[in-house]
This record gives sequence, C-alpha cells and structure tokens, in this order.
Amino acid sequence: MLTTAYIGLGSNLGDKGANIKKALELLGETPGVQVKKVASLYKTAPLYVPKQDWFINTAAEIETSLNPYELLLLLKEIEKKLERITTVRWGPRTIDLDLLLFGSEKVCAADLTVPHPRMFERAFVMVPLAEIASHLCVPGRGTIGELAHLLTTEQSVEKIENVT
Ligand code: A4P
Ligand code: MG
Repeated sequence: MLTTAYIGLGSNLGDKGANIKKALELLGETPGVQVKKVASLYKTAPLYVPKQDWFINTAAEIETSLNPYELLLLLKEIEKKLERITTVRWGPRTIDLDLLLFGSEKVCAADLTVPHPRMFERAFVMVPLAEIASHLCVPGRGTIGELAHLLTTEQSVEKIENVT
C-alpha cells in the first residue's frame, strides 16, 4: 500500500542548498520512496535559538510503501550521511529532516509523533508545505494553506530562487 507523506527539510550549515538537494536525492533513490513534489527553497530566520545562522527550509511530498517507523529511520540515516560530508564537531546540523504528515495517520510513540507536534507553529514548515499541499485538511485544525497564512506575519520566511 502506498501512502502520501510530507517531509520538512532544513539546513543552516555548509552549503545549505546543496545539503537539501542531496537529502532529496537520497530520499528519491530509496526503494519504496518516490518524491512527488518539492516546494521552493525559503530563507528563514532561526526560530527558538536566534543566535545561529539563517536556515534554508523546504518541504517535499513523497509516496511510500514504508511504514512511518521505517520512514523515520530512513530520515535519520540520510541525516547521518549528510553530517559526514561537512562535519563540524558539536556544531549546528547540516540537515534536519522531519516527518510532518503520514497520510491521515496519527502516531504517538516514544520516538515518533505524527503529525509532527511543532509543525503548526512554524512558518518555516507551514509556508513551504502550503506551496505543495495548500488544500490538504488537517482534521480539527483547518487546511495547510489557512494555517500557514496565520503565521506569515510573525516569522520571517522568504522564498529564494537562487541559492548562493
Ligand atoms: N521525533 C519524534 N517525532 C518525529 C517526527 N515526526 N519527525 C523524534 C522527526 N523526528 C521525530 O529530533 C529528535 C527526535 O525526535 C528524533 O530522533 C525522533 O526520534 P531532532 O530533529 O533531532 O530534534 P528535535 O529536538 O526534536 O527538534 P525538532 O522539534 O524536530 O525541531 P527541529 O526541527 O530539529 O528544530 N529555524 C528555522 N528557521 N528553520 C529550521 O529548520 N530548525 C530548528 C531545529 C530550530 N529552528 C529552526 C529550524
Ligand atoms: Mg527535527
């Protein structure tokens, strides 16, 4: 059975755009995963820990035969592979991959919560996601497009065409 899932991607270390591109490549090369849609890249102000470099964020829609736990393991594997390319010990991470939505499933396990518990408060997640899944409805909350719109005035999220 194939499930449509959404992944949030972020990088604030090294060649941020290249890190995101590589993560998407590795995702797409995995048996049982097809990347269907990818949002633009966004330059976003760091949330939570302001004393760090700005981020590039995006979101991807995939179709997968993996289950949510297998998918999380895959995301962690890809994170590890990319850490090795430009490791700065104890430094910020080159890539962060979050499992945002997995079909309409809810997962409530020790190491996995889906929908991602903090996604709805984060413009750096919701704005890219709205670009590829605006009409998707999250029961009890509204559509991704509506939810993203509520956040855009408070948090700086800017679409970029070329990454330098
Ligand atoms: N985990 C549980 N549920 C999930 C899920 N749905 N997806 C567990 C991914 N992981 C999930 O994750 C730690 C553990 O959470 C995982 O091992 C997994 O078992 P983590 O990504 O290493 O770190 P975290 O502390 O959970 O961070 P969280 O809340 O995911 O935040 P992020 O995404 O790491 O935040 N500002 C901007 N502008 N852009 C950013 O991308 N990112 C961060 C880091 C902070 N500020 C940012 C950005
Ligand atoms: Mg994370």
